[in-house]
Amino acid sequence: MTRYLGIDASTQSMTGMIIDVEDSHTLAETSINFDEHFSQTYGVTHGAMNYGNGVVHSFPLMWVEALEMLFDSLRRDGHDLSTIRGISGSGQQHGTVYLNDRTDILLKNLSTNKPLHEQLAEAFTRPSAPVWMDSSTSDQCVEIERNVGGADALVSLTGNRIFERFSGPQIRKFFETDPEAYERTAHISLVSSFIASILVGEVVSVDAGDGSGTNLMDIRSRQWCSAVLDATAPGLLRKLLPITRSDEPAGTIHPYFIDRHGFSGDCRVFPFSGDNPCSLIGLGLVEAGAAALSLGTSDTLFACTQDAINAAPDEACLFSSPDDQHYMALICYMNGGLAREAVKDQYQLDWTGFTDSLVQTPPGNGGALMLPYFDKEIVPHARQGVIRSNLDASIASDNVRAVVEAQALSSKLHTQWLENSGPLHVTGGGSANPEILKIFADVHNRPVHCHPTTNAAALGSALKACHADRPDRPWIDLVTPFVSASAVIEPDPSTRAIYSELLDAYQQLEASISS
Ligand code: XUL
Repeated sequence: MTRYLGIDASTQSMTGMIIDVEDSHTLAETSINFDEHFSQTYGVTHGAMNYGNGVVHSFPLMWVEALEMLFDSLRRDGHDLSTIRGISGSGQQHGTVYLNDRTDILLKNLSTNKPLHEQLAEAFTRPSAPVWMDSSTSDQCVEIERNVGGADALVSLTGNRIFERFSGPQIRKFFETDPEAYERTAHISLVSSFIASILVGEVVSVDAGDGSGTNLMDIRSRQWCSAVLDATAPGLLRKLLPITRSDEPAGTIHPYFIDRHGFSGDCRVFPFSGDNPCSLIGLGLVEAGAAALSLGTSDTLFACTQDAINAAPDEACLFSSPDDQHYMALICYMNGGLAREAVKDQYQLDWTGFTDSLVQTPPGNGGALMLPYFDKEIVPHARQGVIRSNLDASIASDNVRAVVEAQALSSKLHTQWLENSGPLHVTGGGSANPEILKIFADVHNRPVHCHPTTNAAALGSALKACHADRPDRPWIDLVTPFVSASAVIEPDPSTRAIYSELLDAYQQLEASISS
């Protein structure tokens, strides 16, 4: 058997991808969209529930239901799950799942007589999970940084300054606001390790790629960092799962999935990681220097790095690569896919109309600019509120170009630390749109490499399962046949001067609101 399954539990959907490494072929790629299936039952919009004041949660039981739907859908499409040799996966980063001391028993005793989500309903000390869009922990960020001895001290330990979405401040907030439920929490899992735990039928470890997104991990030793744990919440080490190597099997698949979905009893589950770390692998960034752009719910720009050095800690994050050898530097925008969608909806366009607007408007938009803060922004740290400069709010097409140009300009401005000038590999739903990519290519003045899939996190997960199963195979040999560019968008030299001038104007506009 040479088939591997990658599962990506991302913000808005759960995707499964089956690859065959013998002939480097993708056999299946299927997604379950959360809003489509669960907006009634869980009340989610864009996969999450916005409670106001920066509080954004999602629902672990919804992910459980989606996982089961994903397997049903793969089988309905004729895929024989008994041929899968190994599974790995990815989850939206930073989200935390709070489990009680009965969870291990519930997982172990899963029975095929009842759907999974009904059997796991009693497993939680908190029915919802704060996710990366939650920005309600500013106080906790200040407290943790102070407890550790300041921002520099924290960066030297974990590689990161603290951001509201990171698991550490989210855990501290739970401890402060509901100490009794915190006390009852036996395990704090990440989204990634939670899905892996269900498949194995016991609460399993996290990997260093996702562990680093907690801001509780010593970035060099790739183990929990006691100084930061102590600064965050009492008794935390007991509640966190151990950090494991990516190639250490989490276990074999639980009999529930053999009986209910037809998996083989030999199918092994390997540690899951974060969606961005898995995209690093799925885009082939297994050597230092290469850079990528993910246009998803969040937009992220990241690069594979050799050393555990965060060159711009005020804005950038540093995570461990799931290859357990490299690191990844990353910036994350809150106003990515949802900001593009907000403009589309505001002007009552569909995606074709959105794209037409990009075609009809000139590069540089005649100097019109937007700061697209439909929601509080992470990079730069800015409050909610859309700002227009020389931009007529009544002209749909100009506003469409303005939102995409703003995203491209900002990602250029805030990644001066990017050392190479090679191609930008792209993934995420937005990367299916060549007109959006053209703007990124021109603004960054780099070729953009499109990949055969926009689900690099799921592909990276499947590749990770294969590598863990056959660790002797070098990463580069494994990933290369899957990641060759399906199209290359070259920057247009005639736009260079326009975007260089616009970048200065954008920088000034950004600076004017932060002062
Ligand atoms: C990265 C981040 C998001 C989530 C959701 O730090 O917060 O990209 O991983 O995709």
